[in-house]
Amino acid sequence: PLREASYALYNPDGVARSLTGEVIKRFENKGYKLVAIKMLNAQRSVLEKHYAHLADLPNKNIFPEVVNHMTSGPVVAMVWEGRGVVEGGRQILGATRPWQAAPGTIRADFATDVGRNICHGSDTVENANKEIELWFNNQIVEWNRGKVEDAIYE
Ligand code: YYY
Ligand code: MG
Repeated sequence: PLREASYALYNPDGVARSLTGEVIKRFENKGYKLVAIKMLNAQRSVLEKHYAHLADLPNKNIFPEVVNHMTSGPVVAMVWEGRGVVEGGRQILGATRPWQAAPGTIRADFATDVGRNICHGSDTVENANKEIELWFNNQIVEWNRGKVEDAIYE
């Protein structure tokens, strides 16, 4: 029942503001298991695939703006596993627009502008799997937390 998701931290917001640990801490506290993590300067070609859905928006400026922003500095990409992690991860992040995000979420607590909303989170399991292939070539770490699993899952 353990699902997978991929998360990439933004620059300059998430990484530049040293909020990487804040995001990781919240996912760890929830009980999700980290199975891949890396810092990288994202390739434009990878970002254009990752954000392809933004090219369909009526405002044609958003797609290039997001891709430009995401190449302006390093990002941190992560893969987390856990029951319901895609939906639960998006709850931790909050709504896309920080002014609509619920208090207590990353985007409500740390962001004001939609284009500086700290962190990406996969929106479906299908997209998560595509993103894990795109960002990690499906290279995730298989490891066992032992009895901790029984303390998290009934
Ligand atoms: O999945 P999520 O990140 O919550 O939103 P998406 O609709 O997938 O858009 C990806 C990313 O693009 C969003 O987190 C910020 C940016 N963006 C923007 O800057 N302005 C918009 N009007 C829409 C999206
Ligand atoms: Mg999205």
